Amino acid sequence: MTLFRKLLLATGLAAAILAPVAASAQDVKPRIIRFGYGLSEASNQGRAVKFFSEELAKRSGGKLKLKGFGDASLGSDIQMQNALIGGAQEMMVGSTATLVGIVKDFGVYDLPFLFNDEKEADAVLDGPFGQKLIASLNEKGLVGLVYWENGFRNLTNSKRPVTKIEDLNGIKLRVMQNPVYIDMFNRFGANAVPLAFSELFTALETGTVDGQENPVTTILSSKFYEVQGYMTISKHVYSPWIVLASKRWFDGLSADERKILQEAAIASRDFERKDSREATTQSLALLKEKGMKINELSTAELGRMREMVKPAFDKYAADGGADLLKGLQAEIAKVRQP
Ligand code: TK8
Repeated sequence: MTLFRKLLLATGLAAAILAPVAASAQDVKPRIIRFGYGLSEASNQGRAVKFFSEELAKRSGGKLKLKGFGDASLGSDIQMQNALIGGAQEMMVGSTATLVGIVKDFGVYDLPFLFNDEKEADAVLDGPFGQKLIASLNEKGLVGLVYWENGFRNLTNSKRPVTKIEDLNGIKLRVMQNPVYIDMFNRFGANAVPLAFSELFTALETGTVDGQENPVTTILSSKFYEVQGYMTISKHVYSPWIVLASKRWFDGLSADERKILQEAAIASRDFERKDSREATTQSLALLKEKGMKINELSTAELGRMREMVKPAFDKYAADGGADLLKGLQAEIAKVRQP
């Protein structure tokens, strides 16, 4: 071996060894990333934003500074999506359900009782189906990085326990701004009122609406127990969150910066899902402590609900969603335990 070759090998080796710590040798510029979210800093969402920020700092030698803005202080989900598209804000996390005004196909996740458990959701969201939907955001000016878990949604209200579907009759129930939700809860006999999450607590407090539906983690962290006496464990929909970046902004990043962002996002996803799942059990106990009257729905009643919303699936399919729905159901079938 020539001396030259030996030297080359040695420097190559040195570079490989140094690579993980040599963030400064990468093409990474100091950047401030404004990251908006709807829940409080103390929520599972807030904790995951903090984790994401720390990961980015670690992986970029402190150059990529992610600043979290909680409590919808940069706007509601829909306002933030538009700010990302326009390039006025860099990043956010929010419900996939609020994306339907931009990519209608995201509504497919909102059909009730699709996923049986979190494992099915993870496999489908992180697999080809979920990733294809994420890719469809690009032509709309958004980049989807990863799905986080919002969780299985449950009903709360201030009027009465809901043990059978008829108990929902006449209840003014806030839903996300999404036609599948409006359709579903009207079929259940409630009066569905679409409203941004950022306006929800006040709407519940003032009695503009009687109830709402969200995962137990959110019901706790947003203090809905202060204005809602009853909770029904219905788990009617598994709700994903999605971490989004402005495409305008993302396109201006170097390849190294994008890679760091993607990898930190995946780390944040794994952290967030684990944390949210642990928090779910704790939240339930805390909500009981806070005095909420909590009941489950019987299998028979859940069966009635499934029957009742069958036409919602037909409607969704007839509105152009047939292939998408079939595709999703096929992906779920692949991972479903017999
Ligand atoms: C927070 C929302 C929330 C969602 C909702 O911005 O609107 O009910 O469940 O998590 O995205």
